[in-house]
Amino acid sequence: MTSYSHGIFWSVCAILLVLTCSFSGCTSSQSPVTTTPTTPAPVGGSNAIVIKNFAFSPANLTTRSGTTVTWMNQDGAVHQIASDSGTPVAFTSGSLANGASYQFTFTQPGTYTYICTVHPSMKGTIIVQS
Ligand SMILES: [Cu+2]
Repeated sequence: MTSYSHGIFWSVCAILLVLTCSFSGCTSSQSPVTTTPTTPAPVGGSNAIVIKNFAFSPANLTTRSGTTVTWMNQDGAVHQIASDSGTPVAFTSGSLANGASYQFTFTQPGTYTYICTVHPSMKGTIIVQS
């Protein structure tokens, strides 16, 4: 078969395919509607930790993977959250003034200990379950 007749062959095939398609109705509205969501539902919810009186409340939080944790500074002092070395994923907030908040989404199970870098005696732990 020459390359010329080869090209004709595939052109005819393409035309037949289009004709078959239009006769069988696959371009009509009868095709099923895909309902699969593009993004899965979040596994966890959200949890809030309040920073008040130079302490994290709650200091120990157990949550599930996929959960977003929000820290809210209700102290007049500036605080800054930083994970200890050795946590599954590191996280660090910026300086949190009064009324500021910081969010981090935990997607890796494990134990996360963290401190306030301004006041290292402030400690907290988040346990993320799979
Ligand atoms: Cu602090």
